[in-house]
Amino acid sequence: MPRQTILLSILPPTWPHMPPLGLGYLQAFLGQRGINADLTDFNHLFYTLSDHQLQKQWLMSCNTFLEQNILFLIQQHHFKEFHDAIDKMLNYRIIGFSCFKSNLETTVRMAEILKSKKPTIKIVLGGPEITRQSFRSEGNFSHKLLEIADHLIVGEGELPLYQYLTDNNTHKKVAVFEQLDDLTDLPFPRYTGINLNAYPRKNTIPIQFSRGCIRRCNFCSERRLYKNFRTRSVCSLIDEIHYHKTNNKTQHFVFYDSLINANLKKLELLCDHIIEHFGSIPWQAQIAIRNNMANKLFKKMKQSGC
Ligand code: B12
Ligand code: SF4
Repeated sequence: MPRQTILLSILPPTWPHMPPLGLGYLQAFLGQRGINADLTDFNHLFYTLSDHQLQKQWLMSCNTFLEQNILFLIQQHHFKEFHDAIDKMLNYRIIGFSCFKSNLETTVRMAEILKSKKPTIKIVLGGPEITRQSFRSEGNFSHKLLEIADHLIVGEGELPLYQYLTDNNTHKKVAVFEQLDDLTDLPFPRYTGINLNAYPRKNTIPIQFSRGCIRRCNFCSERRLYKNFRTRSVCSLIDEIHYHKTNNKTQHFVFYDSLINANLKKLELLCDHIIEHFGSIPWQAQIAIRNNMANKLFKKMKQSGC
């Protein structure tokens, strides 16, 4: 595989305050296997270029008007940067876009622009919106998506993206929940090429202990993101915290797990290790209400910096 053949990116509008964790993982996973993936956060780039009024709009959830018009607004107000971004993307053979509901429209339009300028470019789409679209249509994607994407990845991205890049085009058009058996050896994101200090939330990074959920609550869509529940190793998490504290002066860690207390024993182990290695570091996470959580664990969480 020639170097730097893939660009991983995310387009506006999505949450711009911290680096894109999903793409960070994909970059790290490919890097571990000798594939050099560049990472560019166009969502954050165009957010920082925007004026205060537009930035306010950006942070509003489910802002349909913005979702439909952001590309036009960027083109209008930042003509040069918009075309520079397109030129940059056209340098690559393959582009992988991270899709959320909020940026699907922009992503499809950008893919159309890129293909019109360079018909040989390959577009790979992944992310939670591709998973949602797959459930929504019971596996049959819309014509538009099938037409514009060379490969669609439902669920976890590491394994299927690697397979797509290495199997000499013998893959199917859609990969569905081809996930890792366990996350023990999953390399953590280092965000190579990204200036972490440029993000609005200073000295803070997203981090992930587990993927999936142990429950299957009917009203919740988290249960559909992964086939089952898995955790990373506590040692790897400690290495990650240490790495970012040392190299990026990171002070705050925000867990992007569906819930941090799915496995109580492992959560306790994590707290113990944080206390042992760092004393206390500020961290936050989503948590489920459980009636079997001991006071002792809550105290350890607090002591470790929760
Ligand atoms: C942390 C979080 C937030 C944070 C930060 C959001 C952010 N965008 O960074 C906050 C609290 C701000 C937030 C807000 C909202 N969120 Co939120 N959030 C999450 C959460 C818990 C973690 C996201 C994450 O980084 N996960 C970890 C990474 C590793 O996973 P990932 O990004 O999905 O990437 C993996 C795969 O998807 C895939 N992949 C991703 N990109 C690509 C690209 C390619 C090319 C490939 C091949 C694969 C691939 O591979 C990756 C690694 O395996 C998820 C649920 C979850 N458990 O993931 C919901 C989730 C992303 N949020 C969701 C929603 C709906 C919202 C809100 C709209 C809620 C609301 N009504 O206000 C807002 C929108 C805010 C905004 N403007 O973007 C939905 C998105 C659904 C969708 N179809 O887009 C999710 C999936 C929850 C759900 N159960 O449906 N959220
Ligand atoms: S994330 Fe919470 S609400 Fe959703 S399935 Fe898991 S336990 Fe239920």
